[in-house]
Amino acid sequence: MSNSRWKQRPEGSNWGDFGADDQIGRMNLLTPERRLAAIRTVQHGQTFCLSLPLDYPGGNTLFQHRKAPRFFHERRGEGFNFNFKLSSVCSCFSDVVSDDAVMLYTQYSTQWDGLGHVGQMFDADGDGLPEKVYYNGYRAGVEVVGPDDVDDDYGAHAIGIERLATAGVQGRGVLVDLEAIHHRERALVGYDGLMAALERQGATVETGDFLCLYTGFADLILEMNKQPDGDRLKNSCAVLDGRDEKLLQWITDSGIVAICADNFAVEAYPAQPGQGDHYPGLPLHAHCLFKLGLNLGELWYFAELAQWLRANRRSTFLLTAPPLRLPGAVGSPATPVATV
Ligand code: UVW
Repeated sequence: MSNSRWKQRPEGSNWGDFGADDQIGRMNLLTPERRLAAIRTVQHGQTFCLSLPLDYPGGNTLFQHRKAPRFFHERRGEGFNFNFKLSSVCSCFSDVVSDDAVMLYTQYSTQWDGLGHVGQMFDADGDGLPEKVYYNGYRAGVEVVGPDDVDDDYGAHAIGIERLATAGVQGRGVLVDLEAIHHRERALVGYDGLMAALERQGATVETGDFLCLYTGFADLILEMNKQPDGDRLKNSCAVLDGRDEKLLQWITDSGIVAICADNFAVEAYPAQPGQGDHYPGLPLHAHCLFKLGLNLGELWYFAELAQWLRANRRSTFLLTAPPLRLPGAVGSPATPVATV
């Protein structure tokens, strides 16, 4: 199997399976039938907001390269286009108007990782030399271009987050309540741990589902009131073990379309060392984003939904979670909604 962008695909990947030029990966498995099945889980019409306020975690101790949102305001006349009296346009107008501009790091808070977020050094063209490649063979410097490649017009011109935005991100969420098992203890959860948690809840996962992981991490962030204690956070709550091959194989086989967690990276970061001289530092990201085209949601907020599901002995809900339709972005804030 090969296509115009690659001669060989990574072992265990699905490149080409959804079409030579596919840009949404596993979201292809979210069919109208699966959405209807998700809608049938709704019994009460009650909703839960699954986003943190986007100015959390606060500061940048969690990850120094991501900063809190900053607002800017355009000048207008003598002042700014904020609390602006429209009477300066026409003395007959009584309106007062305000506009925003914001510097928003797309992965600072509750977010989707797009397929352009993590690629790998991989020899896709079979010349014996690895190159920077993303899902389905899209290349750094060709489709995914940054300030090192060109002077302007950079961004993910393929596999950008806008592709996810138009994919209809609405389906069945299955919440795995890891907080009920591990509380806020640091726990590395592999295949066995995940299966045990699902069994404890009597929950099953089907093709087209969004696997949602409640660990308590976002609750801890909220409690820290925008003064996050990085050391405590790094040693708290459950994370997936991205080095567990059995877990990675289950993700492939399960048919899930995304994994959405309330923690920083879904998986342990940094992960345990891998095998050999070269290996992914983010093995679950490599498996999901790069090999399968499976989006990851991070820093989601599940506390109230989890309480409700516990009280009602349920694990499933209707999830509606589009990212921003922001062409070229490799990630996006999200305001996911759960309906039960
Ligand atoms: C990193 O990029 C480290 O993590 P994430 O995908 O979790 O935001």
